[in-house]
Amino acid sequence: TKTEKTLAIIKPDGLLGNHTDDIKRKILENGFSIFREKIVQLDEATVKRFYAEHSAKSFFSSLIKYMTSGPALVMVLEKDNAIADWRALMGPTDAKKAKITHPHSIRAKCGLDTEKNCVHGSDSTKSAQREIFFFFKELSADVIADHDEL
Ligand code: YYY
Ligand code: MG
Repeated sequence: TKTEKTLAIIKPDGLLGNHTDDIKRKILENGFSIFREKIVQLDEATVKRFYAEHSAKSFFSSLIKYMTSGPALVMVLEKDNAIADWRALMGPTDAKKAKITHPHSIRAKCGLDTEKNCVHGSDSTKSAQREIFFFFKELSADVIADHDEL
């Protein structure tokens, strides 16, 4: 099929700050469908595994605190070109910069800074597949990769 799936997260500040309805409206207006969603309370070990690529960074322990500070909404979004289109809709990592360069992006609207940036999106096909399976173990590899099921 032509569709593609990506993993999106509304991070704890987004969920607690009542940004969920606005973000979901934006998701649907932009042609995505929400294929799966669930609320999770992340713990330290889970965030460490999810963000393993950043484990050596100076901001890692602060990122873990932020991501475990409250419940998060994890979603699988589906659409043609979902991975790149969701990254574009989110805007750049630094929400402060986003407010200047991408004022209509989600991070510009509901993020605060480089850390508290409200949303996550997979950055490649490979990470989308890993991240979708990370949170939705019940989905088969064929469904995640959008191969037609027999
Ligand atoms: O993919 P994206 O979320 O836009 O940024 P990454 O560079 O992958 O960083 C992941 C995550 O780490 C970011 O969303 C917030 C946090 N972070 C941070 O706290 N401080 C930084 N200087 C860079 C990233
Ligand atoms: Mg990233």
